[in-house]
Amino acid sequence: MKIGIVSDSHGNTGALDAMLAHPAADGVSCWLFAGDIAGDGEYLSMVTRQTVIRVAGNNDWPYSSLQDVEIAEIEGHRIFLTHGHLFGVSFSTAALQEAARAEGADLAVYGHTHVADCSPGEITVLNPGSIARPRDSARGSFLIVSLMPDQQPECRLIRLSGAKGC
Ligand SMILES: [Mn+2]
Repeated sequence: MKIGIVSDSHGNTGALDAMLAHPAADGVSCWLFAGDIAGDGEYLSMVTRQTVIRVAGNNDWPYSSLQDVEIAEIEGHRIFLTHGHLFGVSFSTAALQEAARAEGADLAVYGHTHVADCSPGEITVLNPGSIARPRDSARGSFLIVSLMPDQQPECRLIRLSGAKGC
């Protein structure tokens, strides 16, 4: 099953539209939105037919009713989804991986840093970067992940064409 992961759109719903229009997004069964900002996750859930699993970001507190952590079960994988600021991800993903392990997850998905991260391992750690305000490129990014039972996820980082959003 193919899932899409996006984060840190910071109000730029046009970047989300560009993501959905990207050929790589064809056939996505489910989206994960890793926070910042909650209204964009809501927008995404309205403009797609697919389920959008969402968490709150640091810029969403205390106005959002979204949780800080969601656990998703997809194709035999258990995914720990969080924005990341509560786990110190700007310094290290060690605490994030520990929290994911404690939940029995094999994937940990975060955002917040605006820097893409695809690190396979006992806990596969994934960050789609920022779709609108990337810090690792001039172009916003999202992740396409293929999940198959009993196999390591296959991850593909997709960058939007054109100038970065604002
Ligand atoms: Mn953030």
